[in-house]
Amino acid sequence: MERRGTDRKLALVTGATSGIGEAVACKLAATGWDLVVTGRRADRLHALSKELAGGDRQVQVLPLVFDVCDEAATFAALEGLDEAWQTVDLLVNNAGLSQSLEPVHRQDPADWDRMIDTNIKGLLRVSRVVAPWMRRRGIGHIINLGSIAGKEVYANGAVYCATKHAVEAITRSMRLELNPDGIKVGLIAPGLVETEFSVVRFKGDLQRAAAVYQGLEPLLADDIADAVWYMASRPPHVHVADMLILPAAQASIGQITRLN
Ligand code: NDP
Ligand code: 8X3
Repeated sequence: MERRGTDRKLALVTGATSGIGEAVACKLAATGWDLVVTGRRADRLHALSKELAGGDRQVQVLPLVFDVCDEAATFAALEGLDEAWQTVDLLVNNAGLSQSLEPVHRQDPADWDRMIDTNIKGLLRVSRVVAPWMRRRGIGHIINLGSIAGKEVYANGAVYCATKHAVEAITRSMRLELNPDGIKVGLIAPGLVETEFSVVRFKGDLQRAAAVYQGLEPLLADDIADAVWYMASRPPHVHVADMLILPAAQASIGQITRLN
């Protein structure tokens, strides 16, 4: 798809088929950004693109279906973009997941692989392609989705927590690497947000997923989209580098005040 005109800003949002990524895409489109949206579920991605494209602001939305765990597919999809779609001003590295809630001595190693490959290597793969585009233009902003699980740990979440600690370390290193090129690299670390996250973690067990948010008012994906928009819309001389955002009922990763 040809991108017409270059006066609008362009964002690339990974994992836009649900939850936080979808909300970020909606928020940015509503404020006049063109978008590249990605994910594996083609039907959802195409429906979202159709819904967001056009409108009062005539935004252009390009859906790109690929699995961030598939290195060749990730590189091919992104490197295949026309030059006008490579002028990415904002990359939101959001695609991610958790798999199961088990101690290390019981957790299926396939779950470790899936989390590490998606949350760490997926983010690295996308950044490896997009950061050079930003460096060429001497401008850009990368926002990575970390988590409170990247700042604290909990039992039965070792590998998920490790991946989010890695996202935090990668964010800080990339900030050092890209600062001389005029590129901002920020982190948004949410606490409990009610999305499909827990349904994915518990592999479709809706009851177990719902229990995670029982007795508290969790964050909504829109709350995090607001934060992404805030971080991305500061003036050029301001860099909001790190935001921890919790539901009011959550004091730490393990201390949650629930109403019964
Ligand atoms: P969702 O499950 O609702 O969304 C996850 C998104 O990631 C989906 O769009 C999914 O798309 C995409 N995704 C997952 N695996 C892959 C893959 N291999 N290739 C491409 N895309 C992939 O969860 P959230 O919106 O809650 O999660 C978004 C991010 O926020 C994650 O990084 C998560 O760790 C983080 N986070 C979430 C919190 C929460 O409480 N919900 C709290 C803190 C951080 P598709 O399946 O179509 O590929
Ligand atoms: C998701 C938040 O507490 O379920 O990153 O790990 S938590």
